[in-house]
Amino acid sequence: MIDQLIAPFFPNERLESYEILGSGLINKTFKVHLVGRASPLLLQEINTHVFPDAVALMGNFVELAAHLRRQANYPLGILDPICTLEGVSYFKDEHGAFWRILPFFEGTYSPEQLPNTKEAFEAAWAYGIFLKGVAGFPLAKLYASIPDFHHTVQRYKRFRDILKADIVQRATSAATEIAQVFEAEQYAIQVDQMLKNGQIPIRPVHNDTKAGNVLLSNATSKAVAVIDWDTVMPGSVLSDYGDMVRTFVSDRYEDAPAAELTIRKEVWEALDEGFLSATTGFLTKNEREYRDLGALWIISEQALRFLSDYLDGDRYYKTDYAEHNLVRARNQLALLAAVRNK
Ligand code: GN1
Ligand code: MG
Repeated sequence: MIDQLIAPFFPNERLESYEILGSGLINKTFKVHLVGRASPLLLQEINTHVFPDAVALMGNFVELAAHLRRQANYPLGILDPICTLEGVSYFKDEHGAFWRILPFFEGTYSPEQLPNTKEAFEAAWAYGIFLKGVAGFPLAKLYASIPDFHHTVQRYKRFRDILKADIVQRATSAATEIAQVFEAEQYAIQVDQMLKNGQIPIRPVHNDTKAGNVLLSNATSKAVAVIDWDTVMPGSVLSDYGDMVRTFVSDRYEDAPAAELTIRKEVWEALDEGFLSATTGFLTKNEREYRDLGALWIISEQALRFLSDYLDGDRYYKTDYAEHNLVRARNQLALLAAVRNK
């Protein structure tokens, strides 16, 4: 089956081997080796439940890659999509599934499980460099792959509907978490107002800056590439900063049970150093000053998203057991409390 997906992109080459990759909650990913080719490639099925217009999504990749290529001094790897013989950056298989091939960065790892201070510095620096790199990309040309992705006020509205419907009858057992999620609604409202009145600018941002979406060198831990461009859309730097805090500073991964947890302050400091050094003279005063609000906002949004999915019957995130999304939501709420008490 994998060889049939390679053929449209590499009609004259043969598959040697492949392996399943990654911990992404959305797309299916394979590392593939072709006979006689030194570097492997990344083959990925695009989740069209999450990204309904795969063609427009890949249009973003092509344009963003070209935009970064034009900058002679962009220091990180670029996700140039491989094109088929017909010159398109995706392949639609006979089941209607969309596939793409992206470069694979050998000799790298992603510090997904709790980056140390050096890794936090490097990853945050890389996200800052990426933000600067895409800053000049015309907003009007950027397809919104998931409209209102970080429109948290909208997500709360949907949450209220889910709660009312309570289709899997889990609301009673999650009463504590539901109350905590509502308590955090203030952050979403505050950010929403600041975006509306222009206090925080809308720009092209990554929108999924978790520790797992940056690649570091195995040998040096230096940043090699920012990956997962699926959600590069108009948005706010506060969310990119917030998602870094969310995934870098906790004492445990987002899946781990936690009624309480502590934050690793030295990792947060390294994150700040890396991010601020990459973005000197680029961020506005408000973007810098309100970055902690970004953390409170995105951590509470993620708690809201996990809890919404739990109450909605686990339709969005991959889950391994019945309470998985509830455990994740609790973890994020514990993180929120720890960040709030910083
Ligand atoms: C998803 O695709 P992946 O696994 O990198 C999600 C993020 C969440 C994250 C939580 C498109 O990221 O927004 O923060 O899970 N991506 C999408 O682990 O919904
Ligand atoms: Mg993603």
